Amino acid sequence: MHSEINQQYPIAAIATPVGEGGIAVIRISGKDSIKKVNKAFHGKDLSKQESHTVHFGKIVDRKELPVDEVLVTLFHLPRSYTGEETVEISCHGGVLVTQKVLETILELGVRSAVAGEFTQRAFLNGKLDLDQAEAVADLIHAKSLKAVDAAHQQLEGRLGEHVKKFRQQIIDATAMVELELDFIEEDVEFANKEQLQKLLEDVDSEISSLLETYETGRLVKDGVKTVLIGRPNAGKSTLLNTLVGSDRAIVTDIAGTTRDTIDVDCNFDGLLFKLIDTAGLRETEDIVEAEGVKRSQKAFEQADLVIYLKDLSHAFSDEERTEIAEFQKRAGESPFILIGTKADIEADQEWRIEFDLKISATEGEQIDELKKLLKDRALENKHYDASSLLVTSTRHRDALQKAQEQVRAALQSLAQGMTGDFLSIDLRAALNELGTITGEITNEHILDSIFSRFCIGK
Ligand SMILES: Nc1nc2c(ncn2[C@@H]2O[C@H](COP(=O)(O)OP(=O)(O)O)[C@@H](O)[C@H]2O)c(=O)[nH]1
Ligand SMILES: [Mg+2]
Repeated sequence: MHSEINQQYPIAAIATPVGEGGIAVIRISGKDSIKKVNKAFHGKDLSKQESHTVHFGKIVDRKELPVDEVLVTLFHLPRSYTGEETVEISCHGGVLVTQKVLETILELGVRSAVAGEFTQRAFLNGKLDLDQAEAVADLIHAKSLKAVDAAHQQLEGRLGEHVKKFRQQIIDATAMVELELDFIEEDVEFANKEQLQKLLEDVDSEISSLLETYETGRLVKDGVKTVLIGRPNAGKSTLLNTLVGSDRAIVTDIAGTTRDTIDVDCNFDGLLFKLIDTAGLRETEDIVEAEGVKRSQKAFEQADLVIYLKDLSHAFSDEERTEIAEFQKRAGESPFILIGTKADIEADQEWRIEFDLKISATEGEQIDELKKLLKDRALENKHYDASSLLVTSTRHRDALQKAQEQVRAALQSLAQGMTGDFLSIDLRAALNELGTITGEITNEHILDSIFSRFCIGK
């Protein structure tokens, strides 16, 4: 028996999506799972089989009537996802037959799992750190290949490694401080004040480096909020439809056609873009349009990337030139891209402005180049490749920031010649913050909010 695994009451759930498919998998985990499934299984005696073996047979109901032909995979503790004894039943993938197999299992003294309960048990049994458990959810919810990469890095424990290293450094620092405390009556100075300072400064700067990845991490995980702005009839909705490859937005040559913001998810080369078609940003008397304009303003303010579209079939007005400069200024830190549209009917004109690209959405000209440009600009100044470790969650970012504040407070106390007991308080607070990332320090509230994001069966 493995004393470190505390096997809980057995739970079961359908682990595959509900719908018609080749097979569906039902997962059972907990105390005596194998013995329980064995009661409804016609085939070999499952209780006598090795771990990690697969067995063909039938699941039968209480009247011994066959429910389905299945393959049963056995996992003895602790060599399973949850660490507990686990059985996976692969049955036929129909909605009703899967449901019937699950119901049969639930009649054997097994209860339905709640969302994320398998992963929660894996965490409680030390199979995964909390940040790794979160990565499992990120992986499942990932909407782009880059988001998958980022989740994999975290699932492999790379964030956890960094955090554990910081913790160790701070524990070392605490030890130095508390050693000094023992000699407080004898009025001993920090024998190694410089060493302590150096150690804390290193932690401080390493936390900073990790925090710097958050901006990229957020874009990779949540997608790049990209707004299309420009005058009515500039071709915003047409471009959105071309990029998405379907007629999502209504296109007419009547100005003011788009009255609400429309947003769609789009994947270019592994990166997710949330494209937002705006209703224009002009003043208007029309109430519906005015509401649309309000929403457009908001989208503009929250954008990670701004695309201004200028209709090349019309000459510039002075007003429009000023407007572009103004938008560029208001975009602030977000990259601003100036695109000329309707290049197929471009007016003969000296533009006296640098377009990033001239496209034709209706003719499909320069659209691939545009996609590439969007990706380059979204990740510009961001050192990124598939093996980068990125902080992608606000929970992790907040904990790192708080830990860093405590480390800085300790550094300040040190500089001011405060006694060790002051430093010790700050350092212990930093340790606590870091511990919440990997789950060494946790509470029910954190766990509930994390595991409720999961699907049932994971
Ligand atoms: N020739 C040409 N016409 C275009 C192009 N893009 C859009 N249009 C036309 O311009 C008009 C306004 O387009 P729309 O996408 O509704 O503009 P929006 O108001 O900025 O959303 C429509 O009649 C489109 O068919 C283009 O690349 N070439
Ligand atoms: Mg439109």
